[in-house]
Order: sequence, then C-alpha cells, then structure tokens
Amino acid sequence: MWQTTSRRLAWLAMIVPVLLAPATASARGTKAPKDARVYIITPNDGETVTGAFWCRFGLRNMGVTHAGDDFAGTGHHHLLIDVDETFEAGQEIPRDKKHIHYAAGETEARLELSPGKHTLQLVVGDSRHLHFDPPIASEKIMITVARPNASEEQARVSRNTGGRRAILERAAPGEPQQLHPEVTPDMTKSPESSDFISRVLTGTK
Ligand SMILES: [Cu+2]
Repeated sequence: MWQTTSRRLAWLAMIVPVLLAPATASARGTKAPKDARVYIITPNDGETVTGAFWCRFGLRNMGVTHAGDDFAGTGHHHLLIDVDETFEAGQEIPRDKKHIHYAAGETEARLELSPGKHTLQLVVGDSRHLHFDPPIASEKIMITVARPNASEEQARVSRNTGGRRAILERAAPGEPQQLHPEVTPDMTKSPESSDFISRVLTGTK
C-alpha cells in the first residue's frame, strides 16, 4: 500500500512539470514568426511634416489580420506615439492615446499631431493584443511637426477639397453648405405619399 502511494507521488512529480510547461509558454505570448520585421515606411526618421500626414506601416515575413483572428504567423499593428518603454513577451499592449490599435488590419493611418517633435514606433500584437515572443517592434523614429502657415493651409484645403471647392464657394456666407437636398423620413414614409403612389398604380383619383 505504502509502496503504491510513493510510486504514485513519484509519477506525479514527473508528470506535473510536463503538464504545467505549456501554460508557462503561453503566458509569454504567441511565438513570433521567424525573421518577422516591422518598420515605418513613411515618414522618414528626422523628417519634418506640416499639418496632417500619412504614416505607412511595413511588415515582413508575417501577415496582417484583424484583432481576434488567430491565424498562424499573423498579427495587427499598433502605433506608439511619444512612448519610451521596453516590451515584454506576452505583455498586453495598453490602449490609450499613445498606444493606437489598428484592430481592423489597417496598414496606414492619417495622423495629426501637435506641432513639435514626436517619436513614432510600431509594434505588432497577436490576436489578443499581446506582445509576441520575442516582441516585434520597429525602430523608433523622430519627426518634427511644423505648424502650417496661412498660405500653406489655404493650398492644402484647396488640394483636399478638389472638385467640391467650386460648389462650396457658391454657398452664401453664413448659410449651411449643402451638396445634396436632404431626404427626410417623412418624404418617403408619409401616409399621403404612399396613398398617392397606390392611386397612381391602381389608376384611381
Ligand atoms: Cu491591439
């Protein structure tokens, strides 16, 4: 009897560490795909941008997918603005104004930052927004955001509005600028209008 119990204990001592091992591994996050590399395509390190700008995300040797999708070798981008921190495998990526999650699988973002110097860095998170093992992070770049002067701002507005500009300029000052007449629910659903349609269809007056 005693011998059986001690044998069981010995067996448990062998098997328990084996059972616990996978749990320890998963706590450190998803294994990073081999040679995965994330990088910022634009802007360039040291670049000065004026006003709003596009930041484009590059990723090699792995794929981009939605947060929550658990396909092998995929993740989603996170842009870190003015963040100075070290990353740990399996650590959850914070969710705030400085840690932006691109959970729909976006590969670029239009940013508008306050004038001055800012750092940008990309990190890739797994389906549960955790850092990979090891963490996949880009080089951190430093950019300068210049305040647009009045004439540049005018030119930018003109470029962005394109064909709509001529229409907008015809609106009288102070009047709401409306490109399409509004269709209210009343116009399509009123009893009078449906009555009118049924009279037309049936030929009654
Ligand atoms: Cu995320």
